[in-house]
Amino acid sequence: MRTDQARPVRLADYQPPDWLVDTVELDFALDPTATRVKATLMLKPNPARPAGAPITLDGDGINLVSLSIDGEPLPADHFDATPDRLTITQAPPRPLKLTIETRVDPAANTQLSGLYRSRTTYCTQCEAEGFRRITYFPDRPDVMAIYTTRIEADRAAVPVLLSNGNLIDQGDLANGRHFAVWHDPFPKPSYLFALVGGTLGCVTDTFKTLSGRNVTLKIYVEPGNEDRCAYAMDSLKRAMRWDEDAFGREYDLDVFMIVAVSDFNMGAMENKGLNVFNDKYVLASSETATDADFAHIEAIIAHEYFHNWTGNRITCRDWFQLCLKEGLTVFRDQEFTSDQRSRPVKRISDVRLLRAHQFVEDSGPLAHPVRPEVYHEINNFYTATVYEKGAEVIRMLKVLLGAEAFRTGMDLYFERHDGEACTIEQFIQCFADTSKRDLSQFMLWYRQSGTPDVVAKGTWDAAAKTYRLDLEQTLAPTPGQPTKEPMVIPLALGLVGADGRDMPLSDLPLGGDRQVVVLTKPAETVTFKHIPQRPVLSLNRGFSAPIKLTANISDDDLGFLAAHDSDPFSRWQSVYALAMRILTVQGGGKIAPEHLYRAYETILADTRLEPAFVAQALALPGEADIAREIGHDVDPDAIYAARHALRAGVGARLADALSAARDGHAVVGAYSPDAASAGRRSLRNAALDLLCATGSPRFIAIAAEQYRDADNMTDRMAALSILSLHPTPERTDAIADFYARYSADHLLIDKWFALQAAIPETATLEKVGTLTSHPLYTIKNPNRVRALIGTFAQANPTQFNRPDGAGYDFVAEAVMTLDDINAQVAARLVGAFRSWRVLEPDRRALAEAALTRIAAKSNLSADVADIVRRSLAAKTD
Ligand code: B3K
Ligand code: ZN
Repeated sequence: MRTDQARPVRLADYQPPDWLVDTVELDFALDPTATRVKATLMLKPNPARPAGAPITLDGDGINLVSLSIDGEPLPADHFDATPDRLTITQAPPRPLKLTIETRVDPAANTQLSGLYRSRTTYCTQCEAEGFRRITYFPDRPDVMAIYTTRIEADRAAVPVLLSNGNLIDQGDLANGRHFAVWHDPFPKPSYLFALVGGTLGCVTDTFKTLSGRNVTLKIYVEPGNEDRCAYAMDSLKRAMRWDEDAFGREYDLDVFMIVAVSDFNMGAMENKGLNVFNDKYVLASSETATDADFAHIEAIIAHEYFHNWTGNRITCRDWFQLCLKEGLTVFRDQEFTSDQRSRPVKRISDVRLLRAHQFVEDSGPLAHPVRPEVYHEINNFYTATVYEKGAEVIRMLKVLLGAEAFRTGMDLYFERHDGEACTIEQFIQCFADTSKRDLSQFMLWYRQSGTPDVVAKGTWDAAAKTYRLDLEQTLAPTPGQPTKEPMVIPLALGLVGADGRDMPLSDLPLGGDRQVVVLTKPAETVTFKHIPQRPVLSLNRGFSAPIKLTANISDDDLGFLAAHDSDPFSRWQSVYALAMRILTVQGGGKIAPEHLYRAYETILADTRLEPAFVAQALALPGEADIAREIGHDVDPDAIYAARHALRAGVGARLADALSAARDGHAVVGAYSPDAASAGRRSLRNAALDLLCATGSPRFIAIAAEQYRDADNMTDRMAALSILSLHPTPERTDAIADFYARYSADHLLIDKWFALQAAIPETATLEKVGTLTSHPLYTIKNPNRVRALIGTFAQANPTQFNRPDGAGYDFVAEAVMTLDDINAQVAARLVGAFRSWRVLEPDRRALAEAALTRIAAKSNLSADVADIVRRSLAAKTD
């Protein structure tokens, strides 16, 4: 394995740093292959630690040029420098100035961590451990320092020079060179450092904060893309305002900058004052971006901006606390989107995502707690569990405390911990202090992995006019956790009467208007009095807890809730549950879809419902979610067949209602990405998709026409996706046409690659193989790899899981090739195998063999080795 660092890392072993850093001065002389970096660190012994400790600094492939203390070159016998560590054994136990000069080759950096080049732009990515690829440093988030960064470069080649904080100096130098100096007054950990240099276009705007300070906003893009930044800029301003309104948080520097680059390992990065973005989450126009792209841009711009307080001003003590910033910031961006768009629709799409990714992760070999206790490679813990389940935990806290007390706790957190690197315990303590509640059992949500199962049984007693609700919770063993303790599970609920109204409930524990039962024991019974008629139980409303619920509720009652529940989430959930009942009957006797059809009829006829909600209701559970629900001996072909048959059934049975929904929601006028217009388009396209699922040439022709005539990318792309599912000449023509129109646009070409990789047909594997030799394919660009290989592995279950194992072999080969180029992206790709254990025996053996082959590769990266090892580990490990 390619690492000589002490692994695994354990939370229990945490020790504060022996040395602290007050200030860091960085001096970069940019050069494509030989960038010189001079780092001057003002170090001091940590008074909280025993005196006399050596200075040990992290490195990763460092090429050391020189080293001095207080200006004196350090004798060779006073230190030990390897590419991965610098140890100064005889450091004087007093404040000192350490100067380190290193040489970096950005052009050769294909890992895209540390200082690298995206096309001709120099940029950095330091989270989690990229700073140590630039210079030796105590590269851990609890070492916070004040940074001043000087950058110099050739003026013609690199006119724009950016770093964190405020610009304090700039000017020309001899030989056509120039420089800029940036100073960031806020102490920060090294992972938030950023540098950008290049030829970049810029869009500028301003924002006046609540207290009246003017902030300059800048978005930097490759020249020519300036006209695609308007939506990102507008989203940024709305996010800044929202954080003031919702959390009382103001921006703190004179300038806030975003740079869009086309080579990036993930979505975006919240570096202080200088966010760096994958350009797919910045650039948008009606001709090039879909409604979903616009929504992602809005959410990710907001997410990174919100990190300024939850992540940057208050950061993590160590990487085990990652959810302290990520779970909380996802919660904040979800709330932002809910306020900007539709709260129920946002909740539904978040729960879909949670079930399709986080629940799947939590039920397989990669399951881990929201706060892990051990890791081999921290980059593998930027997971759905840390992010999405982490956000669910915050949401539960808000349900338990109530909105007001939640806000008071947040206020205390900001006040008490500003400028610090914190733990989850410190965060939760703020809420315990302000609400005077004992939250120790609640902490189990951070420690125990796995999705709790809750079984609910309701019984109405006609004579006594009571409704008895028996609740039981269990949590299955997960890797490293054979036994579990009962969790705190807040279940929002209603008892719905025949008129569709909630019956009044008394004796609920949280008081106020919160209709919530809080489960804390393995089994509990709640009895509601004065229930004059048989109610229908609506439980876990709004998905108040991230659990798997099994309730004794009939198809009739689900149909009733789908039509009448006052909680829109529950209406959607009831439809989803009806569909799931039909789709999880693998092989055996079929359940007639009549209840589902009727639920759809009611929803399509209900004019009070938002179109985006109706579109969500029409979307059946995804294949990964169905597989997880089945849970053993999964046959992806059978799941696909059942789902396809149901889609065709819905399309045929509801043809008139679906056509009417399409006609009734035409969007007139110029394209606008607003939520209401996007919702209408999503309903129209969901309807067309189901109509085409029947295979009817009439509807296929409508899709082809929509593809041709669309005046926006949402409708064009939706039509193309629909056509891609039907092997017709229209499909061939549209795919060729799309390429001809958009081959010069890298973001659209990603869509073109992805679309073909997702086709659920046996010819796809060969096609994907051929596409890896396409002139526009490159293994060096993460977006392109994710579009082609990632889509095949993660969004095409029947073809990845081909019965002959060829899909596994192809992805395993791709992982091994990519491993030497970009280990982080390769490790993500291996995640496609995370559910291999629930497959039927033949596929299971083939998937295991493919994983075993990856494990045997020589010089395997720590990133891929970690995922493969955990995937293959015995269930009980
Ligand atoms: N904090 C970054 C993710 C960094 C991933 C490092 N492997 C983006 C975000 O969550 O906002
Ligand atoms: Zn984040």
